[in-house]
Amino acid sequence: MEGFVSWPAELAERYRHEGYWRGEVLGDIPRRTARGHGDRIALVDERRSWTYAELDDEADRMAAGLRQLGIQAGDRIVVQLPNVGEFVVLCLAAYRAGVIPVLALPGHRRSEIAYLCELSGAVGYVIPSRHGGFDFLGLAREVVAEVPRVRHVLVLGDSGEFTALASVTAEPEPLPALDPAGVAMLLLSGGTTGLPKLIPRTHDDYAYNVRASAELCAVDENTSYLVVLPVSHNFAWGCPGVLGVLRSGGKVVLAGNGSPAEVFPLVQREQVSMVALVPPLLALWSDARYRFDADLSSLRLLQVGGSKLAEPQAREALGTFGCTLQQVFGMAEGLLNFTHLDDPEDVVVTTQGRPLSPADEVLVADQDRSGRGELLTRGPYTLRGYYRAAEHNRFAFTPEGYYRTGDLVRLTAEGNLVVEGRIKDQINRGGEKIAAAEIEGHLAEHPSIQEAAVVGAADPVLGETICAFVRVSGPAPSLAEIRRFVQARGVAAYKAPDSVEVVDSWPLTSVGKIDKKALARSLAERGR
Ligand code: J2J
Repeated sequence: MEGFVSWPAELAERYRHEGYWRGEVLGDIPRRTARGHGDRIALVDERRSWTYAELDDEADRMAAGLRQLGIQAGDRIVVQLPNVGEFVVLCLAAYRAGVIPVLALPGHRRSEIAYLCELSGAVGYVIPSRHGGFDFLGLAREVVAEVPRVRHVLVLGDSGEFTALASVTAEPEPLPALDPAGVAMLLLSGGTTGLPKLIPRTHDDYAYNVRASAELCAVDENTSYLVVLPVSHNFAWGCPGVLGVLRSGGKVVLAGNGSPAEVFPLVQREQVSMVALVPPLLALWSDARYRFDADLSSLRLLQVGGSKLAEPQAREALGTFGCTLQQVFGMAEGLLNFTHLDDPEDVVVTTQGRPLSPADEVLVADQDRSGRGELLTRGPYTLRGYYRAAEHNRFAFTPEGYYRTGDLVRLTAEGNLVVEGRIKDQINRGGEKIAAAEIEGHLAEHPSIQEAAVVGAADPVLGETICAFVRVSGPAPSLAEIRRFVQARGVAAYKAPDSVEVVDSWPLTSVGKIDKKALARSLAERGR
């Protein structure tokens, strides 16, 4: 596949020889249970449930349906579905047909989706008709007009002039032979430059990612796994996530959102044993724990990751839920770090865990006196290059193939990682990643903004929010106006600035760039 950077042959050979890569393909994940225990429940969403046999059969039929539409092995489709069972059916179908899903988030809008379609060369785009009060058919019309190569819009629900996803079904047929070393899907990176990057994940590497995380988390056929984060996010999809549970014969419960009022009763009804949360959601759950009388005693494992979990919050959660807490420091690019189920409490509340694989190579580069430095990594499930991004790859990877994570970490004596900050120009808003440069680019288009610099402002709930510093010519736009402006440019709402600061001049670094650290400090000094 053009634009895909594979592992060097000797390393690939080693990963196979040492049993990390086993030639498994992702579409086969639920097959074992489908054949042995087909009537077990695989999937439950707000509207229906699927047994393993049904899930397996529907995925085969949809794989045949995709092929009948002319969507072939190697073709890309951008998938933008919320937490519904059809997302799982579709991804399994695509994997089986060799069609490569590009996993977008429901919040993305025209600017992000058109770009993803363009960059991936997608021939298809899959949406709900409406979700969260938003009309995706309207969005699809704009996207198709902008990127004519997108020939198929597949719609869950009323399809308008497009194709109903429910009609993409045909008699199962022999599936194409797939190369397990080939790209299975493209995940989105948080992005540090103006435009997000695509992360190629192969069958071999992701199957290992899923298997090893499921083993570490002791997932088995009794696991009832609740999805409250977007299912298309790497954490919820494969760490061990939906795929890890489906390979083990457990049950996946998809929830529309994570709010306690909706989800606590679901935990009780579905006897949920495991869930992945971001720190702000954990805070919400902890606060609400005693305000609802739902029985949450089925919970065994709370995974928390995506942004830094503060120690007091971790301790509080341990007391409140009385089940195992696990910190997860992961990235869609690959490397996953977990605290282990039997780690001492101090390790669980003060560190972000250790690398999943014995074959993960991690370096802490350019350490300061306290041992803090940039985390570099390579291994059997960490990318060797972003998709179609040759230029960016030259500095995102070292000559030896290590991925520069942009995260500042230190290693504890027992080998756990502690995230201390980051050097990448990104804001982590409660686990959602925003590339500062992307928003700066949009703000600079505003008629009365001359230049903008976007930095993270400390926030007690989200960890960080988005603060836009702007230098203006003419009347200063209000926050509301700036938020409207950014969203009118087709940008996801979660990327709109949360606050604005108007400045007359910039603090500059020694090389004459805007000194963002100084801007962030000026916020901190004012207690913001
Ligand atoms: C601090 N920062 C963290 C943590 C991620 C599991 C969990 C998370 C992600 C994810 C994921 C952090 N403490 N515990 O894919 O499978 C920040 C780091 C990292 C970036 C990756 C998974 N956990 N981070 O968050 O691709 O800065 O993946 O490099 O969205 O999130 O973001 P993303």
